[in-house]
Amino acid sequence: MKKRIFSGAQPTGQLHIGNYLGALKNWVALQEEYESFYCIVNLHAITLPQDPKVLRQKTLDLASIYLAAGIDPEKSTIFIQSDVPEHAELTWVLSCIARMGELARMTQFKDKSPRSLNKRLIRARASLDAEAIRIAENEAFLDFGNAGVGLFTYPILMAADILLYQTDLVPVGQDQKQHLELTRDLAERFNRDFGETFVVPEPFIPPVGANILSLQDPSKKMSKSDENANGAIFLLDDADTITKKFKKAVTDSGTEINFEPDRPAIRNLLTIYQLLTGKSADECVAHFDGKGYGQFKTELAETTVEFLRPFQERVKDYDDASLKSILKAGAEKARSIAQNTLQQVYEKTGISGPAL
Ligand code: ATP
Ligand code: LTN
Repeated sequence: MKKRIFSGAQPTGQLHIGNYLGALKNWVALQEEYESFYCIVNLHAITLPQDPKVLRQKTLDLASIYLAAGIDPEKSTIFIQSDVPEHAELTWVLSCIARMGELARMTQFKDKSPRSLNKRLIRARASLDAEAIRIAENEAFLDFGNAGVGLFTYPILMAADILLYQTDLVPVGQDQKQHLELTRDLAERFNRDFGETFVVPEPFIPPVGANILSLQDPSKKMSKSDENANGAIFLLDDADTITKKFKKAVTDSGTEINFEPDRPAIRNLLTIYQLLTGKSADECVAHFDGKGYGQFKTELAETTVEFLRPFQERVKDYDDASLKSILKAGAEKARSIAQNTLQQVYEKTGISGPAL
């Protein structure tokens, strides 16, 4: 029997090349070897305020992005999280064995805590970018006491996503590693307390590309919700925008183009080049030997534009009706597996069983 994969992305903001290189690219490669489930995690999306109309549209858009990136619905199961209500049900059971302390240690939650949000707001206001200010204000509003409880418990929903499918492998970027550790802890705890029920999943974090950095601030990861849109190359950016963003990308002092860890900006740009061209690290360094930053950035922009072109053409191919039919079939397949796992959980915990 094939081993199983589960992964997902949130239908918020716009997907960027960090999401692609850190996650989606590997989903596509791994679907050949594994039985794969790729989910659009709309229940995760509402941990921060969303416009309902926009959320609905982005949910469908993300399905077309999965397909255009190369996920083949004949090989993989693509579905919307909320179409399988077992995700929310298992979340409740797991939340009864999760501990406050372990959730409080999650750095992603801490990242969204008041102090860093307020810092972000100050930076956004200084940038005078209206959209950035709107996002930062929205988020700053959620100070610790006022933060939605969902933002705190969100990793439990992620654990439920994964454990429902008896998943062996979870391909994600570096930022999700800690959530995977929590998932493993919850699975082991449940198995210990109630008997063998869940497969304990392994993370798959690629050796290169798991943490693509912001083009504007290489001390941070590239992010959909970055207040500075110049920090990220979005998968749907046009050629002009891509070229401008790379031109504006910050660099390190010096002139060499190499992978030295103390030169994070250049290393990041070169990593993007490496992954998009499929060249080895040595080939990349040799290729740019003696060339300047200007030429490097121009070539990187051209490479990115060419790489994204076929993807951007394919995205337009899918109409709503065919997307919905793929998602419906995906949900049915996913649900049959999820129901089975939840049934076992309910029996083991005494929620259902012979006397009931
Ligand atoms: P963002 O922080 O950009 O909003 P996210 O992690 O909230 O991103 P998702 O769309 O749910 O957004 O993430 C999908 C996948 O992309 C996850 O596996 C995540 O680890 C990965 N990922 C996100 N940002 C990066 C990055 N900068 N480099 C590599 N992988 C990334
Ligand atoms: N938490 C992830 C998205 C996510 C996920 C998952 C990833 C939700 N459920 C299950 C892998 C497996 C994020 O915010 N990027």
